[in-house]
Amino acid sequence: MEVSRRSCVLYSLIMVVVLGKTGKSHLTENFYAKTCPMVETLVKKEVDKKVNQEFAVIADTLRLFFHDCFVEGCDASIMIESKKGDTEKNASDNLSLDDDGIDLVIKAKKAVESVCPGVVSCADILVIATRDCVARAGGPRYNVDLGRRDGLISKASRVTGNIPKPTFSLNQIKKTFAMKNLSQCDMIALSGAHTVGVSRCKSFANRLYSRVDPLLNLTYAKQLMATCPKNANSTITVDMDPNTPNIFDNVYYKNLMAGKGLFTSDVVLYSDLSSRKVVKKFANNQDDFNAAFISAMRKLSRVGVKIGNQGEIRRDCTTFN
Ligand code: HEM
Ligand SMILES: *[C@@H]1O[C@H](CO)[C@@H](O)[C@H](O)[C@H]1NC(C)=O
Ligand SMILES: *[C@@H]1O[C@H](CO)[C@@H](O)[C@H](O)[C@H]1NC(C)=O
Ligand SMILES: *[C@@H]1O[C@H](CO)[C@@H](O)[C@H](O)[C@H]1NC(C)=O
Ligand SMILES: *[C@@H]1O[C@H](CO)[C@@H](O)[C@H](O)[C@H]1NC(C)=O
Ligand SMILES: CC(=O)N[C@H]1CO[C@H](CO)[C@@H](O)[C@@H]1O
Repeated sequence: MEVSRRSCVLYSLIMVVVLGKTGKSHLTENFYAKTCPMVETLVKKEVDKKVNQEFAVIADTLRLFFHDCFVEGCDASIMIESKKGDTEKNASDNLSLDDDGIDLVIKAKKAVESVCPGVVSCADILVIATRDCVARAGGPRYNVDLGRRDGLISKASRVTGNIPKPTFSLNQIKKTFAMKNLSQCDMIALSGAHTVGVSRCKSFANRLYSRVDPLLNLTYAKQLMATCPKNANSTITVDMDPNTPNIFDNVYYKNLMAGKGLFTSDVVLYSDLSSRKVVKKFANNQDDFNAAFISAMRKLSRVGVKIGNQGEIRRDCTTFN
């Protein structure tokens, strides 16, 4: 038991060292050192501007990044638009992805193009912007690997089966993450992203009506029902972390232990004994969570990346060249 708890963080550290050293995916932190040395500064400036206007962009960008990486890999395929409305972003699993995150990347791309045109991918800009958003909400800072190229495929029909659903069991969630070579530990750490942002009522209504999920704290369940009547309008949203909704911290895990996980997919991390220990560890120690989150985000950001002469450097993030 003690071993499995330790190995979660130990494994994370080893992954950072091994992948960092060998550069297995051929992404590097200084990829644009010669071609666009200002890229991270330029993106951060746009993030700061946008966050000051619209704080919700933080959570929106973080979720956008997750959905991008889980379908076709981290290649900005989620940003593609078509007249037919049949691209990734239009899939029903993207339900409620707002346009703030996409708008942020478009603006950052514009700023970058005006200094170093045709050099930096939209995929890399999304990775940098996500990192900066997490930091702006008080989350851990980390370096990002760069050199991804933008993808050439974006189809709503290819989203199905990749994005986990809020009604999933632990095994079902584990499977969707394992498909991307992410461990249970990575999955638990990444779920901590639900420490910021909001949800539509529809995503957790299954736990309130017909019968109140016995795993829900009754006080919390009553609050949720007061905000979300049966068949609630999709304009109503609920903070996913009822305690510190605007701070990127480990309170998400404390909430899980108090019966205040919003989705079935959150709650199972604590109710299932095989993942409970890690939840407790993250709830009790912010540093352990931060370390595991950084490691998992770096792994997530390498999923299915296009490098070398694969893909392209999109001129406009919302259309193929
Ligand atoms: C473990 C499986 C996961 C499931 C089932 C899941 C599901 C969901 C659902 C249903 C919503 C609310 C959508 C709505 O009704 O408005 C949501 C929101 C969100 N998710 Fe997840 N998610 C998962 C993992 C992740 C991961 C790995 C990340 C990022 C690393 C993430 C980041 C977010 C964020 C930041 C929001 C809030 C978005 C906003 O406020 O605009 N989620 N997620
Ligand atoms: C696809 O998504 C875009 C915006 O994100 C929206 O404007 C458009 O109406 C959607 N198309 C369909 C067919 O749902
Ligand atoms: C997972 O790892 C295997 C073996 O290293 C690799 O072939 C595969 O492409 C990886 N999958 C993803 C989604 O990165
Ligand atoms: C949801 O609420 C908005 C704003 O109050 C309203 O304009 C819209 O018609 C409502 N939609 C439904 C389906 O009730
Ligand atoms: C349920 O929530 C209430 C109010 O936030 C809290 O005082 C109580 O300790 C929680 N109950 C359990 C079993 O965690
Ligand atoms: C950002 C985005 O395009 N979101 C879309 C996700 O899918 C739903 C349902 O198909 C669309 O209504 C959203 O516009």
